[in-house]
Amino acid sequence: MIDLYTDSTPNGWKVSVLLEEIGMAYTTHHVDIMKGDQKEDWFIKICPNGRIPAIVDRDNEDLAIFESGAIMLYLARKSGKLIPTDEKGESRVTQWLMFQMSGIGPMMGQSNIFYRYFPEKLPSAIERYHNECRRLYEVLDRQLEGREFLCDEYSIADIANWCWIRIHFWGGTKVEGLSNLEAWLERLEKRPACQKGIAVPHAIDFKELAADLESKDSAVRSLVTK
Ligand SMILES: N[C@@H](CCC(=O)N[C@@H](CS)C(=O)NCC(=O)O)C(=O)O
Repeated sequence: MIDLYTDSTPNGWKVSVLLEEIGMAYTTHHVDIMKGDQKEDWFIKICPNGRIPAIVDRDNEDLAIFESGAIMLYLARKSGKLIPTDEKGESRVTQWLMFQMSGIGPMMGQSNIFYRYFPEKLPSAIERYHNECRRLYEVLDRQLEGREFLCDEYSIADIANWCWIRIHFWGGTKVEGLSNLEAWLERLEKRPACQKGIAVPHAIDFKELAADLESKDSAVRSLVTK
């Protein structure tokens, strides 16, 4: 049994979608990042970085794992699903997973902050992250030319990238004109496991989040601008 510590964000979805896809039993623990649960001692013992997601594998001597990419690799290898076992195939999937971890995640994260959350609107910062996100989307669009998924078969690399890019509107970078990427986004959105996973621990209401940002004491704004 896996204990999953998460909240309703792209990094959290990566793990809940994966668990749904591989059909592994798990118990969800809501770490409310708006309330600061991720900074509490009990959670820091599981995740030294104080950020969601994290897991504890109760069937493996309570092994605690943090960093969404490391969790995905562990669960895919443990289940023997969504990552090839041959060296070349595994390397290809790992490359596109790392592309998400080091490019899509951090750049879209900064884009969200400067476009959506930051109290001052800094056009040059917004433009820099929009350009970089668009460049990364174009890389994915080229990779998806003539392919249904990023590698030969559906894998953790698709899940990791999709969980972020599905909310590209939040950071303000458009996917228009990238037809391979748009078709792939729709393809994943239709998967039942993807739909289930993005409702863990609860479905996110972007209208509510946008309304929260209007308030002077906005929890989300103070979280990302500290
Ligand atoms: N590199 C980490 C990033 C984790 C991360 O940034 N998590 C965010 C939610 S998507 C978080 O916990 N934010 C709360 C905070 O910054 O205190 C991973 O991929 O697991």
